[in-house]
Amino acid sequence: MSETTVPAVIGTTGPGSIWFAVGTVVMGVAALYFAVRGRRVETPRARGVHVVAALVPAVACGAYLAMALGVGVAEVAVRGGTLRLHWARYADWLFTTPLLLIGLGLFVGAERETLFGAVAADVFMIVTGVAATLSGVPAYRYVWWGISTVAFLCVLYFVVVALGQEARDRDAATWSTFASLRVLIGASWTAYPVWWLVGTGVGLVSPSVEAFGFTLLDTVAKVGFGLLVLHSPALAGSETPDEEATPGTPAE
Ligand code: RET
Repeated sequence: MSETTVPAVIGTTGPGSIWFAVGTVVMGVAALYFAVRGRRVETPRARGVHVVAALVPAVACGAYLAMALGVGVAEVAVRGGTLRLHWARYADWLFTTPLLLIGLGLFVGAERETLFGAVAADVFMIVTGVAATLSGVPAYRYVWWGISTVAFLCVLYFVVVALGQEARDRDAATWSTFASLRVLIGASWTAYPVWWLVGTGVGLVSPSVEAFGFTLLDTVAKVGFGLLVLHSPALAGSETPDEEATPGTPAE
């Protein structure tokens, strides 16, 4: 009977529903934590980074909820049959990957022009990823995957090389956090196209194992980013001290 308890509530979406429920909770808790942590932040740089850190899991929480409830999953008629599209996952990435790049750019103090190029390549990467997923003909899937991966390499260049040069020009604390973020982003983002190929592409793993993998990757890429950047010594001292938070306390 224990098998029927959970699916009766959220199991209308087929394989992977449990991971969508897990994702909803993990992202919801992370968004709350980052939002509460950012409530007393003062400087524009720290405020911007906090907003991004909290928004990213908040958007993901909505996407996971949509997939857990079924509305985020569509059966799409394509040439040659019907495909299941987790559109909410791509909608999530369409918002959160540019947000993560903007957050990183704000933290490092990147030039707007560089950031714009990276965000444009990133959006193109996700949209062509949807085209790959919706291709009924296997050969076309790999063509779209290849196009999307070229765009991804441009994004990676921005994170590793272009931003690296700008981060080096800032203080030592920014540089050391950036060095960790670069490894986190480089490794976790690279795993997405590989995992997509293993699951949606070749079908070496079942849809529910694929869903588990993406939930894990999303947790590392989204929550890991927030934890690393918000605990950076470069943002230390950007909060209002406790005494000043009390109304009516004399200035000295
Ligand atoms: C797809 C499939 C097609 C080829 C490529 C992909 C890349 C996806 C990436 C997603 C990153 C998501 C993140 C979410 C966290 O907030 C669309 C899977 C290149 C890199 C970091």
